[in-house]
Amino acid sequence: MERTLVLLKPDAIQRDLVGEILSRFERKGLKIVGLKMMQLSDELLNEHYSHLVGRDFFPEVKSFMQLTPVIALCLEGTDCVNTVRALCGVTKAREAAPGTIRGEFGMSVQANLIHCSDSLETAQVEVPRFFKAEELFEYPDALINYVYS
Ligand code: YYY
Ligand code: MG
Repeated sequence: MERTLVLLKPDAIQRDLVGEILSRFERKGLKIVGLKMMQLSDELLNEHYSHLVGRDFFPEVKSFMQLTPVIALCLEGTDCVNTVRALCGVTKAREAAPGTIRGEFGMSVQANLIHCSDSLETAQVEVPRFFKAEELFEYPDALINYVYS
C-alpha cells in the first residue's frame, strides 16, 4: 500500500475546513496513519518547496504557510498518491474541477487549501520529512474488505 503526505494549509484552518477535508479522505476509504499540527520553520519550507526557491512568489508562499500552524496528515491506500492528488484538484483552485477540494472551496493559487505529494517518489521523501517513524502507525482497518473488495 502506498503512503502520501497531505498538509492542510493556513487558509483551510482559518476557514474551518479541516473537518470537511478530513472527512472527504475518510469517506473515500483512505486510512489515516499519521496526523499532527505543526508550525513550519523556514528550514522545512525551504526543503519542502525547494523547486520554488528563486521564484518571485516564493517569499510570499513561505510567509503564507507560516501564518498559522498547518495540519500534516499521512494517508495510506492502494494507489494513494494519485488518488489523493485527484481529490485535491489542480494548483490554481479556481480552475480545479468541481467536486475536488480545491475546486469546491478555493479561488486562489497561493491559498489553495491543501498540499499533497505529486508522485510516489516525492511522497517517499515528503512523508519522512514531516513524520518521524514513531509518529506513523500500523493498525487493523476494520472496513478494509468493504473498501477494496
Ligand atoms: O503541488 P502544488 O501545490 O499543486 O503546486 P506547486 O507547483 O508544487 O507549488 C506549490 C505551491 O506554491 C502551490 O500550492 C501554491 C504556490 N504557488 C503560488 O503561489 N504561485 C504560483 N505561481 C505557483 C505556486
Ligand atoms: Mg507540488
